[in-house]
Amino acid sequence: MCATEQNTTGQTARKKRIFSGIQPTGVFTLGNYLGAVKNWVAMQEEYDCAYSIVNMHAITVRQDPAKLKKQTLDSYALMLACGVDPQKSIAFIQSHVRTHAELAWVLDCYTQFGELSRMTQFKDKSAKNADNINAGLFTYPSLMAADILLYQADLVPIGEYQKQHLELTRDIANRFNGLYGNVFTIPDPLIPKAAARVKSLQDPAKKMSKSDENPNAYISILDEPGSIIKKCKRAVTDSDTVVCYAEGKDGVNNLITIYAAVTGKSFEEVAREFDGKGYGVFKQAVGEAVAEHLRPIREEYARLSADPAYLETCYTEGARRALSISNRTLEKVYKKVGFVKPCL
Ligand code: AQP
Repeated sequence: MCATEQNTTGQTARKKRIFSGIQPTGVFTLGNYLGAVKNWVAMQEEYDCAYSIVNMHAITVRQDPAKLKKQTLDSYALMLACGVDPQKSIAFIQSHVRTHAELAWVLDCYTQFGELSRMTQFKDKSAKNADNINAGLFTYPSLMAADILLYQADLVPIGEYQKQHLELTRDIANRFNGLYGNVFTIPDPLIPKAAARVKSLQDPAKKMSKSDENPNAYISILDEPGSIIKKCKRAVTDSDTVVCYAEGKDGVNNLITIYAAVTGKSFEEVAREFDGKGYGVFKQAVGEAVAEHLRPIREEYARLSADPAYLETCYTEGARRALSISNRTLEKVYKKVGFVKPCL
């Protein structure tokens, strides 16, 4: 099921494969969209992409089952509403494809305790969930490695926040290949040129997160225009009044980053546009531009979520395609480690 394209000599070449995922821990934020999903959409033309709603990762933090179920289906619809095309890309829900859990177990046995202990996300999440520091929270990087390696992904789009995970995936894959021959493609990082790093509107030292307890800290991509504008107006800035991107102006820098990302303007153009206008006018403009940018997604989401049968067809077909590719890798791995194949 590899997408192919003609190269300059007329031969058919395999497109590079990409894997990426997003957790169904809430409605995607503007950060998830500008930092990840918007680029997934753009990459569909050039690459052979597999995109997953990674619900198995989400349960490393305690989730309400009914809410997780709803959020998983909503996230799938949102991914499509953002422009992921289930005809072009493999768009699936992680728990539908059993190979993820199966390979993760094998990789757990090829990952060192020390490596997992150094993961900053484990340290952050265990600090936040001190009453539930479960083994899954500790070993989730092996599941993440399985997600990527199962598809023999050549590239993984990463932001600043996932460099460490991809490094570990590469280390695990190299270790396995070193023992058993070339089983896994070693994935390279793909740092999209246009990926914005969006910070919390209330604490610009932190990233914008969909599970932030304070809803004023994030813009969800389904927020109504009025709410988006209100959140931008309340965004923490500083006591200065000049709209420019500069050190020590984290709050304003964040709003400039957002405005530039949704309008396509450069930081200098943004500074010129708001020269002498003050923060009030600027924040209003940011809110309006974001609301307008997200409008087509809100509309498409409303249309898709009214058609659950269509969504079911898409994620079922996505799971079928994902299983077909990933099972080839899993079978190779099982053979290499010495598991007996049954005649089922
Ligand atoms: N603030 C952000 N700016 C840019 N990119 C971001 N991403 C997340 N937040 C920002 C990117 O979104 C993709 C999917 O992320 P995820 O849902 O799998 O996990 P996350 O990074 O932990 O995102 P959240 O929103 O912060 O979720 P919770 O609150 O559940 O932990 C990734 O590519 C990520 O880089």
